[in-house]
Amino acid sequence: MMVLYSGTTCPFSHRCRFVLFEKGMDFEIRDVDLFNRPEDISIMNPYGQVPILADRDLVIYESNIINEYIDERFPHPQLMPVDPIQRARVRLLLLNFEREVFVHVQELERLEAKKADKPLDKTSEKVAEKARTIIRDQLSKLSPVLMKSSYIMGEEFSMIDLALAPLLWRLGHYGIELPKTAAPVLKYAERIFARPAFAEALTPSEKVMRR
Ligand SMILES: N[C@@H](CCC(=O)N[C@@H](CS)C(=O)NCC(=O)O)C(=O)O
Repeated sequence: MMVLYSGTTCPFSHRCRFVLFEKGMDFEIRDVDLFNRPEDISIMNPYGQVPILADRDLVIYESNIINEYIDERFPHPQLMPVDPIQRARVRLLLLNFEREVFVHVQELERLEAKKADKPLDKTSEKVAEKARTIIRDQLSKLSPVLMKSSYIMGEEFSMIDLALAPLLWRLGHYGIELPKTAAPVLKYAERIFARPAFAEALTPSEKVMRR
């Protein structure tokens, strides 16, 4: 059985939990306490991060890599497009989002962990504010696309939507408010949150991030 090592508030682990529930197969989720990281995490992932997926002899990390593997192992419902051209486009978009949006999400997560020890100093507060502004602006740019179609790639829910969902869920939690012009993005988020697998994948700590 596949085992996912997951952080209970980690947006990247959230992506993989979401995929597992979309597929509706057998799996086990092991919660990892990042403040008291078990030794085997750094053995399985040299970067010491979650999520990590173990499937018999295979151990992989990086949420998007894990998700593509699960999608190939369990093709229904298919989350990557069948057409190679569209697949390439999805992969490129995933990379763009990692570089332009999720690096800033990671920064906010790092600062959040730091805040658990002591209040943030002014420099860290500035870094957090900059990260929030970039995320807000990048997400707002999706409005024109989402005015025309239900999901980023058209009418079909895909891996891109799935990768963005944990961030959309955390906007309030991160203190990010989208402008009124980004209403299509918020409607799109509600469409994703309405998926049964999305609700099933939420941990108790994630459920209370948004009311
Ligand atoms: N690019 C990675 C990011 C994973 C990540 O940043 N995980 C965080 C938790 S949300 C982590 O394990 N942090 C502990 C650390 O970096 O030491 C992915 O997509 O899987």
